[in-house]
Amino acid sequence: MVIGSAKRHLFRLIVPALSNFSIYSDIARYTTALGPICVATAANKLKDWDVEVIDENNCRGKFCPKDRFGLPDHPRLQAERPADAVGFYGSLSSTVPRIFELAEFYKGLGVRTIAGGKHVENLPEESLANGIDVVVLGEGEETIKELLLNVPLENIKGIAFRRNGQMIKTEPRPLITDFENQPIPDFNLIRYARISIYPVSRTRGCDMNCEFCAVKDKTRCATPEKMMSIISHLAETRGARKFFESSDHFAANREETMEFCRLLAEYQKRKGLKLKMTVQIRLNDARYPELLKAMKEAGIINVCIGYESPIDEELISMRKGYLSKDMINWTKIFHQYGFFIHGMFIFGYPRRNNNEPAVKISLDEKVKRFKNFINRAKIDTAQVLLTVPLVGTELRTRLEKEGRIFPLADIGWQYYDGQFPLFMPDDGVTPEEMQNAVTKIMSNFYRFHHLLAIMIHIVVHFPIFVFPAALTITTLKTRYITRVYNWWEKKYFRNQSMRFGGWFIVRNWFKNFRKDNFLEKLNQAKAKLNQAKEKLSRPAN
Ligand code: B12
Ligand code: SF4
Repeated sequence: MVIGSAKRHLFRLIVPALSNFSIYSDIARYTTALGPICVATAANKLKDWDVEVIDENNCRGKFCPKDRFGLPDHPRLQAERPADAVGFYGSLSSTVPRIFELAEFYKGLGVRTIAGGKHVENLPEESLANGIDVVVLGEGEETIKELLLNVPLENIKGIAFRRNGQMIKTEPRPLITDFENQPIPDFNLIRYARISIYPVSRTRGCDMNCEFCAVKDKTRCATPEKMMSIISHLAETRGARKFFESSDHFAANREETMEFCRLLAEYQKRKGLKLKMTVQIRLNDARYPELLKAMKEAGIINVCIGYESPIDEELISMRKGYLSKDMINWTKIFHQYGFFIHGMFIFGYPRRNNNEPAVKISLDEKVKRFKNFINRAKIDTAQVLLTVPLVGTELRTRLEKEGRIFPLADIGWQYYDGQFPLFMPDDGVTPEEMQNAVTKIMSNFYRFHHLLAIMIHIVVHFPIFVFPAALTITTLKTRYITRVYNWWEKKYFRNQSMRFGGWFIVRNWFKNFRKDNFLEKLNQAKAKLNQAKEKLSRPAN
C-alpha cells in the first residue's frame, strides 16, 4: 500500500500475546519488550507519523477494547484509530501464531504489515506467506523509518519481501555501533500498559557461540554515560524504580560495566533514590570480585544466570564455555555478595554425536543431578525448561538433519516455550517421559508448603519486630522498622514467597495443559517421524 496523502498517519506496533501456557504471563503484565519501544521511538521522529505500541500482555484499564478472550480487540481498535501500517514484534517463536492471525486481519483491511525480531528474521519466507508484507532482518530503528517513508523496497537494506511470487532479501544492514545518537526509548508511546519493571539495555549481541542460542551478532555497547542518561530519564520522568537489564551479557566489556555501576551508585546517592536492577550475567563472572562489588553498590540485587546443565557432556554439546566443576563455587561467590540468583536450566539437551560419552546417563539420574545441583547450589529461584530447537540455531539444523524434530503441522510454534518436548530425545527416552521429568523438577522446587514456612517465620520472628516498631512509633521515624523488615524479608520471606507464587504458576500450567490436546498431537507427530524413518531405511528397488 502506498501512503501518499498529506494527512498524518498512524503506525501501530504490536507485542503479541504469549500463549496460555507461558510461565512469563504474570511478569509480562508489569513490563514490556524493549525492541518494539526502540523501533517505535525511531518511527515517532518522522514528521507525518504518530506511533503507538500495544503490548497484548500488558493492556490494562477500561479504555483498551477487549475481545472475549480478554485480548485487545483489534477490529475495534482499528475502528477507533485506523492504523496505516502495523508492526509486529516477532522474536519469540511461541507468539508467532498470534502474529499471523493479526497480520491476516490487518492485511485484509489493506493495512501494511511489517514484522521484525529473531524468529521472523530467521524464517522470513514463513512470515511472508502468512500476512506479513515486509520482514525486517536485524535491528529495526533505521529500517522502519525508510519503510514508513515509502523508500522503494529494493533500496532498503535488511529486509525481505515478495515480488512476483519470489522472496527478495536485500543487502544486510550494518549493525548499530553508535548508540550515542540513538534516542532514549520512549515508553510514553505504549498505550494502556502499566509498567513497573523497565527494560533497558547497554549491550547488544554476544561473543559466545552456544549451539542452542539465536543470538549471533557480535557484542556492541553503549557508553556507561549513555546508559546512565536513559536510567536517569526514566527515573525522573516516569518514576521508574525497577529495571530489567535485558542485555544478553551484562558484564560484556567489564571495565565499562563497572564504570556504569559506579555511575549508577553515585546517581542514586546524589538523588537520594534507591533503584533496583536485575541483570543477565554469566556464571563465570564470579571470577571478578571487583565487578560483583561494583554491581552490589549500584543496587543490583537479582542476577539471572544461564547455568543450562550440571552435566558436563551436555555443557560440551551446548558449547557453554565451562564445565560443572566450578559451578557450585562460583554460585557461592554470587551469594556471598548477597545476590539473589535466578538459575536458568535446559533439560534433556541432545548430545552431539562426536561427543558420545562412554556411559549413558539415565533419565532418572539426570533428574537427580539437576535436583541435587539446584539444592546444593541453593539457587534462589529456578527455571528448568526443555530444550527448544530455536529457528536460526545450529541445534535446530543438527536435529533437522537427524530427522528428530516433530512436524510443525502437529507441534506448532505455540509450543516453543520450553515446556513441551519438540523432538525425539536421546537414548530411547520418550518425549512424554522428558516432559514429566521437567514438571517433576519444577513441582519439587515450587511447592505449596512454602506458605507454611512463611507462616512459621512470621510467628517465630514476630518478637524481633517489637522493639523497632516501638522505636518507630515513639520517634515517628520509619527507618527502624524498615531496616529490620528489609533484613527479615531478604532472609526469610523473599524466596519462600517466590516459591509459593511459583506453585500457583505451575498449578495453572497443569490446568491449561489438561485442557489442551497436546498429547494427541504428540502421538500423531511421533507416528509421522517413524513413518519417515521407515521410508528412509527401506531399500530402494
Ligand atoms: C529479555 C528477554 C526475555 C524476557 C522478555 C521478553 C521480551 N518480551 O522481550 C523474558 C525473560 C520474559 C524472556 C523469556 C523467554 N525468552 Co527471551 N530473550 C530476551 C532477550 C535476552 C533480550 C530481548 C531484548 O530486549 N533485546 C534487545 C532489543 C533492543 O532487541 P530486539 O528485541 O531483538 O529488537 C530489535 C530487532 O529484533 C528489531 N525488531 C524487533 N521487533 C520488531 C518489530 C518491527 C516492526 C521492526 C521493524 C523491527 C523489530 O528491532 C529491534 C531494535 O533494534 C533475547 C535475546 C536477544 N538478544 O534478543 C531473548 C530471546 C528473545 N528469548 C528467547 C527465548 C527462547 C525465551 C524463552 C522461551 C525462554 C528461554 N528458553 O530462553 C522465554 C519465552 C517465553 C515464552 N512464553 O515464549 C529467544 C527467542 C528465540 C525464539 N525464536 O523464540 C531469544 C532470542 C534468546 C535465545 N536464547 O535465542 N526473554
Ligand atoms: S546463551 Fe547466552 S552466552 Fe550463549 S550465545 Fe546466547 S546469549 Fe551468549
